[in-house]
Amino acid sequence: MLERVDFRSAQREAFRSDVLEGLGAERKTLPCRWLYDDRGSELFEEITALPEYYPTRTETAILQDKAGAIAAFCGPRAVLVEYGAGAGVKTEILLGALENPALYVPVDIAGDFLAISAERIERRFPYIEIRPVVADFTDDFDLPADLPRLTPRVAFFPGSTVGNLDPLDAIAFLKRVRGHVGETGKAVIGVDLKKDVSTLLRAYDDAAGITAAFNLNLLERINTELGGDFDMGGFAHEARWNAERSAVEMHLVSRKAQSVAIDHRRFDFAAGETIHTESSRKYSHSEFRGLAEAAGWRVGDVWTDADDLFAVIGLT
Ligand code: AVI
Repeated sequence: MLERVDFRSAQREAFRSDVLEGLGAERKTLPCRWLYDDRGSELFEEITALPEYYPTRTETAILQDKAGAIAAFCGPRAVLVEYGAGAGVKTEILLGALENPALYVPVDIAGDFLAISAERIERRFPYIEIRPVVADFTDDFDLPADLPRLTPRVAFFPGSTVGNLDPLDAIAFLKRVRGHVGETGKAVIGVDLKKDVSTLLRAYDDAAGITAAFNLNLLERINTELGGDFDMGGFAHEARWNAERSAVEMHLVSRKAQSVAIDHRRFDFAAGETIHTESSRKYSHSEFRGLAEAAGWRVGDVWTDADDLFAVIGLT
């Protein structure tokens, strides 16, 4: 219980310092991890079911259609380490296809969420041992020293979350994963591919306004948790294609010149000035191969949909 309170207050402090630093910068920006409070996570769940948001259903269909091949790539008796627990149905597809998995190790920073998803997996696969690990996978951390070593370890990172990391952070992450699974280990990673800009922009600015609500919720969160006084009508959601970075960016655009107070500090906004809240990088096959190789991996197998929208990539 005490641990949970400590965790919450440490998170609140980290949020405060990121907000004060990000809004104080010349180009205002906020790290995308703060989009996921309870409301943000609910809205993200809604996004994954939107007709415009193709990644979730496309990746799920690839996992379903290619389950046998992916399981063969992973091999028997695998220790499956999932970075960011709770990909729900995708995890279930992979665990259900694996031959005699030795262990499932979900890693997530949110202990409560981790416990709930571990229970769900336990009910569905009572014969698979589960060892949840509470850790921030975007930072250095060690897997428990007593995990079985004689069976192959397979890292699972679905959802194209790798695209939310800057390329250098993505390389650092993939190196860390290599360290966790060892030289004989493998990885199965979901990667969103480059495609026409209009499809991308629709996916990040849907007609029902769910992605807009998801983005704007960050300002509500600052108001509620940090005592900010953002005027919610004063900002609008915008999805932009940044060709140089090959990324869809989410921004919150100030509709007018205004000033916002947070924690006894004031932040001035010019009309049209934005807060950059997320980048979602889209890779070509060869760009992702380059990224993986820079982190010490080799691309083994690649599974895609018929339109090459999304790739599930097996690394060795
Ligand atoms: C979690 N992540 C992979 C999503 C993405 O597509 O970059 C987050 C998201 N942002 C807006 N819509 C979805």
